[in-house]
Amino acid sequence: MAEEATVAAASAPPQTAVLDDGVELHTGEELTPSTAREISAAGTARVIVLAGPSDAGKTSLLVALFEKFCRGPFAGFRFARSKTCSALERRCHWLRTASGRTRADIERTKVGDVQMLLHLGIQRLDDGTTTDLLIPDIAGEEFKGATETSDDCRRLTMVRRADHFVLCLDGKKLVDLQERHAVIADGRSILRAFVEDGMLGLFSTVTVLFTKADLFENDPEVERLRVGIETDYRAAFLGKFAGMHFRASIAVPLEKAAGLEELLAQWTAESAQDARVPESNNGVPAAARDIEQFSWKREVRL
Ligand SMILES: Nc1nc2c(ncn2[C@@H]2O[C@H](COP(=O)(O)OP(=O)(O)OP(=O)(O)O)[C@@H](O)[C@H]2O)c(=O)[nH]1
Ligand SMILES: [Mg+2]
Repeated sequence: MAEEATVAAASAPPQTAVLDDGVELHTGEELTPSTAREISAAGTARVIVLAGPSDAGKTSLLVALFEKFCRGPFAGFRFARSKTCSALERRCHWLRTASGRTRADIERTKVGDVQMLLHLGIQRLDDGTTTDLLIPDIAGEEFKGATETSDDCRRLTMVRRADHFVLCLDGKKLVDLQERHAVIADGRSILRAFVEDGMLGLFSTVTVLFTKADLFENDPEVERLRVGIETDYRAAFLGKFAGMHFRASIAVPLEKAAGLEELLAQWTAESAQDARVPESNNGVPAAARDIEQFSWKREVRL
């Protein structure tokens, strides 16, 4: 993995290409709030924000989920559609080719890509209903920035629209006596920053996800630590969210993946965002830009 995060151009890649005969094709690149609007406004859409510091395992989780569906039905769902196949495939590339290397690794998410979304549509095997997951792949540095200034926090507009805000706490660092306290404090700071800036609230469901569980499985000391973190976070954020869950996951290697079924069941269930209706143009400038429109599940009446 590159040591330095790359600063990317903020412009999104083109999502359609027009052939000589005028036919418009999807390029399969990331969506923007504007091009994802049609999907995000539908009742069955779920915006999932994977949050947390750099290296916490956010992108790996997203890749593991996509890879599972590439291999066939998973957790009671099958792959239905994706408008961002190329962007997802690109993220999978590193993990797929990792077998010859000593360490499975994945490219670090670029800073500046905060308005880009990945799309994964899945269909229930039992009743055929489809859920469109929209998942921005946001770099850890952006969440650090959000704890430092309100401007950086409010820039992450996806958080306000998130049906599920998943705070990833790095399991590898929780095992480390030197690093664990910073992980716990940084996670708390991220939640506090978004609450104070009104980006998370009673319309949000928060999951604290202990990632890389393969590194602390059967470790009674980390088990006790997890119970302590849950007690601490529940007390700190009592009454602030629609719901708060605590889970663990393994994303790498894919053969050992765990915890993804529970996440999918939660993400596809009802959402507190479903009942959130914008009051006329309350709080939204008359000339609302796409990004502000995207903050609301339902259309903002202007
Ligand atoms: N052992 C183990 N390693 C994991 C797991 N998930 C991710 N990793 C490793 O953790 C490192 C960081 O993973 P990423 O998914 O890139 O982390 P990120 O949170 O997206 O990081 P940024 O993009 O920099 O914000 C990589 O080396 C992964 O291989 C896991 O479940 N178990
Ligand atoms: Mg990443």
